Amino acid sequence: MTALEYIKQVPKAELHLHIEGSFEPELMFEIAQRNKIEIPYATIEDVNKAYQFSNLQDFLDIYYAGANVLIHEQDFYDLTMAYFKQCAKENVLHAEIMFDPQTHTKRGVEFSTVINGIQRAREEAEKEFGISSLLIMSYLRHLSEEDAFETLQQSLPYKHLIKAVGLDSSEKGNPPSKFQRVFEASIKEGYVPVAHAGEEGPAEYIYEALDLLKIARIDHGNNCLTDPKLVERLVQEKIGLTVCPLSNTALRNVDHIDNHPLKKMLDLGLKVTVNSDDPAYFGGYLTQNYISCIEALDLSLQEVKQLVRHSFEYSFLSEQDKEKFL
Ligand code: ES4
Ligand code: ZN
Repeated sequence: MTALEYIKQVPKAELHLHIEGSFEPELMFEIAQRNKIEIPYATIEDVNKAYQFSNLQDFLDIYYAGANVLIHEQDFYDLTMAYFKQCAKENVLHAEIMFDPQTHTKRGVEFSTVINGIQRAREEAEKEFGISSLLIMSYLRHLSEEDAFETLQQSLPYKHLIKAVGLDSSEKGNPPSKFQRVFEASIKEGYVPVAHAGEEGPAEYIYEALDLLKIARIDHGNNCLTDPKLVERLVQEKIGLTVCPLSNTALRNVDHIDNHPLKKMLDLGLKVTVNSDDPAYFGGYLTQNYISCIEALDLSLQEVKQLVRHSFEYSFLSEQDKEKFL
């Protein structure tokens, strides 16, 4: 079997997916219309033109604008269900889904509206497609620590539905240290900590995420490659890295997919996984991320099998649930 044949059918897991980043233009148009909200695009062509990014901030501005049309519980359900339908097509059997409550509560949408819509889709996906999922509540790092604490408070009635907390949005100038106390409090509440680190920011931010936020997994982490000592530590401590190849090229953190460091990271012994990040914006869901890497980096079947194995091994499933997939 070739690596390409293998990846298209094998059961796999996705560990780094922003649900707001799976918002396809067609659904955005539909929800904008029924909620009577203006969006800055008249046609799909306008959308494609707008989705040419030169860095993370460029993308984030458009991503938050898109999320503006999400108002009702049904909107969050539709958004999440669309992602699960794609998972079912690709045989993605486990997904760890990030959501950004502040993107919505800042606009006056209740925390309960967001999570109830997502939760209803999770239950249906489990029942209809046999897809398991976990939720990661992400704090927006361009906002204040106080804001993150408020979000933590709002989440507590739904603690049983949320596995982990994350840290996303504009990395540069918003180091993990800014959120040390809210992560400490989140861990006390039982949440598993993760954080975006070393996507655009320096290796130093990865050290901070490890030492100050006590993270159990790193989102992206590519920039660890500038620091051999850090690479050695991540290998030794078996820290999972959720790498997002098409995100890295779309946001110009990697100039061309042919130069993506995924294979190099694997060769160094890093516990890398492949993920889509914001697939509606970056040109491909999970399988396409694998396919692009297989083609550009000439990954072997063995290497792809290892990446898939990592996707379950470094998930937050219980050891017992992991066994079902490995
Ligand atoms: C994100 Cl690619 C990326 N980086 C940081 N924060 C994000 N939120 C959504 N996508
Ligand atoms: Zn991300």
